[in-house]
Amino acid sequence: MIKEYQDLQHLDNEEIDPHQRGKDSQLQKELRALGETFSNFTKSTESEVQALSSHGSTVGRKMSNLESQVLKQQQAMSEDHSNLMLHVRNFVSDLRSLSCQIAVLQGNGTEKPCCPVNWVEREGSCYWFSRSGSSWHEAQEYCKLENAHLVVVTSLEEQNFIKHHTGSINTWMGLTDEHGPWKWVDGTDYESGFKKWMPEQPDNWYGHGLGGGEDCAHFTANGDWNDDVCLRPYRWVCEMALNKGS
Ligand code: MBG
Ligand code: CA
Repeated sequence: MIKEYQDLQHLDNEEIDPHQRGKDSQLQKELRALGETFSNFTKSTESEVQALSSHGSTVGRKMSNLESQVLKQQQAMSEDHSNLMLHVRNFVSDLRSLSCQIAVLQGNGTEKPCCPVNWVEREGSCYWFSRSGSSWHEAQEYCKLENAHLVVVTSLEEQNFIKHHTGSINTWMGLTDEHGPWKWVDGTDYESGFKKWMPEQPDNWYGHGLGGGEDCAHFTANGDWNDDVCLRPYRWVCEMALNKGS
């Protein structure tokens, strides 16, 4: 286009008849107008492209904003969902326990097919974990009133289960040697049974100065056993058998 225009300019200087000259200048005018129109068009196109691109980046910003909002909401919803599922599961287990309790109350009451409310069921036993402290004897009396006894530990699995529920707090178990040899409260044989004493324990230590030695066994902070003064106010665990007359 530019080259043709120059060629036409060049024609200006040549000997052409006036009629031809008039036609040329008309052509030049039209060309100039075309050029102007084109440049206006280019300018307006440029500004439109600019407007579009700035609009585009605004849209992009909004999109990524929306994206992060959606992500956040998804995360919150998934947290809510797992929370809700936890409640539903607890609710189902409470309901099962309650309907079992009702069945027990309606029947003649010699069978115990489910654990009482607030007791934890495991492997044919129900466990109750105190949240306050008592002497070993008071703790054992408490359990007896619930048709239970202080917990008797017969395996590493049971030991770990108890540790899981008690955490790292001193907790009494149903093991004492106050009448001579070590004895479990339910008559389980001590000598042949499971044991998990701390190193150097039991030591029947007299150094506490409270009078006497140490005759009652408890779970220590790491779960391993120690013999201690029976009067110490430790937490305790009661255990009762399932499916047996009470
Ligand atoms: C403590 C026991 C205590 C006694 C003492 C002996 C650091 O543990 O609790 O019963 O055995 O050790 O030093
Ligand atoms: Ca000890």
